[in-house]
Amino acid sequence: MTLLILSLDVTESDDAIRIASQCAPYIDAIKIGYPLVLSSGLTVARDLAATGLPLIADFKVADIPNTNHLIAEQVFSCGFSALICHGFPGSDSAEACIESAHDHGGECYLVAEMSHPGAEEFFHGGVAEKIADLAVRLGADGIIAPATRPARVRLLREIVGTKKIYSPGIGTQGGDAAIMAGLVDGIIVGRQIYLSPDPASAAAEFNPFRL
Ligand code: NUP
Repeated sequence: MTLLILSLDVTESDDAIRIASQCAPYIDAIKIGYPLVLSSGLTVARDLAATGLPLIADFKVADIPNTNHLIAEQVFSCGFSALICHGFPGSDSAEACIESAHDHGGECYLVAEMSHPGAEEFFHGGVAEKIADLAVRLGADGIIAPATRPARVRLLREIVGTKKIYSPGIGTQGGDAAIMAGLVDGIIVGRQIYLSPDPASAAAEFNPFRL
């Protein structure tokens, strides 16, 4: 089963709630991050919970363990079911997020490799592979890996085995849902859905890939 995760990067809570409820029948989870939370507050999660869908907090948390713990506690107290963190600050920092997620019955994903072109500057040369390995060793629930580079995702799959891979970069960034659906556990789609004049239809177009 490949989940369709809507990345809701709008900056008005009314738009977020409207788009989320229109798309709800066609999506499996909603991911929000700084654009919506900085404009509307973390409690927007409580409004989005009305959709009944799992909520993923994409804060790419990357601080010392204590600060990571404090951030993760806020996230899970607000009803999120998963948190996305960076792995490069090291195992102790990542572990703080993973522990907090699991204490709350939630999930934690480490960003192994990002999807934009500049990600090659630092994530290539072994870093992504190390972070994927860290995700396995620390018992994270999965990794984030780029839909813009399916060959890299295949390689990272060999490291993480059956752990989940969620993959952003579909559509606007150039990634192909048809290719990625067979490789990953969830595809993350933002602008191609929420900028569409008809977000529900745009989301429904991904239905064939929700295997
Ligand atoms: O490597 C990453 N690439 C990426 O695009 C890691 C991410 N978390 N994202 C996020 O996925 C990005 O911040 C945005 O929220 C979403 C992709 O949106 P779009 O390109 O489909 O509009």
